[in-house]
Amino acid sequence: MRCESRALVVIGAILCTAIVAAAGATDLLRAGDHDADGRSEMTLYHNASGLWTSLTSSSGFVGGMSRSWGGVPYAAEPGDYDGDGRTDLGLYDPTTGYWYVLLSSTNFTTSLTMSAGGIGWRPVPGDYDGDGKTDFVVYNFNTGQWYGLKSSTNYTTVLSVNWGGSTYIPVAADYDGDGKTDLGAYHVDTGLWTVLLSSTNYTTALSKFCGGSGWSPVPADFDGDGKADIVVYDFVNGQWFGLKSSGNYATILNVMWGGPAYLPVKGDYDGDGKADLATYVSTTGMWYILLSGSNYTTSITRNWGGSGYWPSTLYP
Ligand SMILES: [Ca+2]
Ligand SMILES: [Ca+2]
Ligand SMILES: [Ca+2]
Ligand SMILES: [Ca+2]
Repeated sequence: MRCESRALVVIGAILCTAIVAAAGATDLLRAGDHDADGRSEMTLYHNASGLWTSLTSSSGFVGGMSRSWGGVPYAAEPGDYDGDGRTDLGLYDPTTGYWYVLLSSTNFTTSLTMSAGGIGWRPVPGDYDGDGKTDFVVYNFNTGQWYGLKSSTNYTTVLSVNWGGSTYIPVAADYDGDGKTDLGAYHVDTGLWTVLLSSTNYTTALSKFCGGSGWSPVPADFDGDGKADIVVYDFVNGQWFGLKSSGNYATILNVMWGGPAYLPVKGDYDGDGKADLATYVSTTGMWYILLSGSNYTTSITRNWGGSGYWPSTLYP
């Protein structure tokens, strides 16, 4: 749909194809595709200075792109808030609940400001109403309340649902594949994933056990069927383990990639529609990305970042 309208006003078939790839994106690409080529960048945010700096997929991960937006106390919350297929530089102030988004659609000359959250709330941006634009959503880690402002009504209607609680981590992703972010909650002690589904207007839930103590949730679509899979990462052994949606959660993902000090990072770096196994070591600034497109037989290694720089798309 967006492809058609863009193609009319922009410049035809080649750009249209590129935008299809981006517009078909899930929250994974909305948050990490700064050059709009359908692949994630290696993007870092430096909290002390507010510098965003990307090693771009369109350059084969050899060329950089940087912009200043933020600083202390803002957290990076990238997304495609204007729906143009290119990642916007979103910030969240955890002390006030204000969001400030520098927009790609105006070539980063204008920003959008919204209020949702504050102390006790954790940002969980995503496309909850399925219009292709990231919504301003927060999760209360004391009460399990989800609250947010929907882009489809120009932020005049709210999402307000209670799901989870103090012993749960929000694992927002599209588990039923309807193009809308679902309300996922992961119980840290037991490894219970319980996901309230958008496709039934939050009346039914998907529940699976995967993980538990020592495991960290890494929700994303690893098998490329359009539905997020139930996957966890072990910081000690570097094991990625989980249940694939394409096999009705009966087939397993099980790959060793990482270890202590290797942080798991969201992204589809080869653009095959499947999340890759990306890790970042903050002390050295090394990225190690095992690619789904080669069935995890090839990887990309780069030095980009270092102390004080954190990937803008850390899981969960
Ligand atoms: Ca939206
Ligand atoms: Ca959904
Ligand atoms: Ca999947
Ligand atoms: Ca991939």
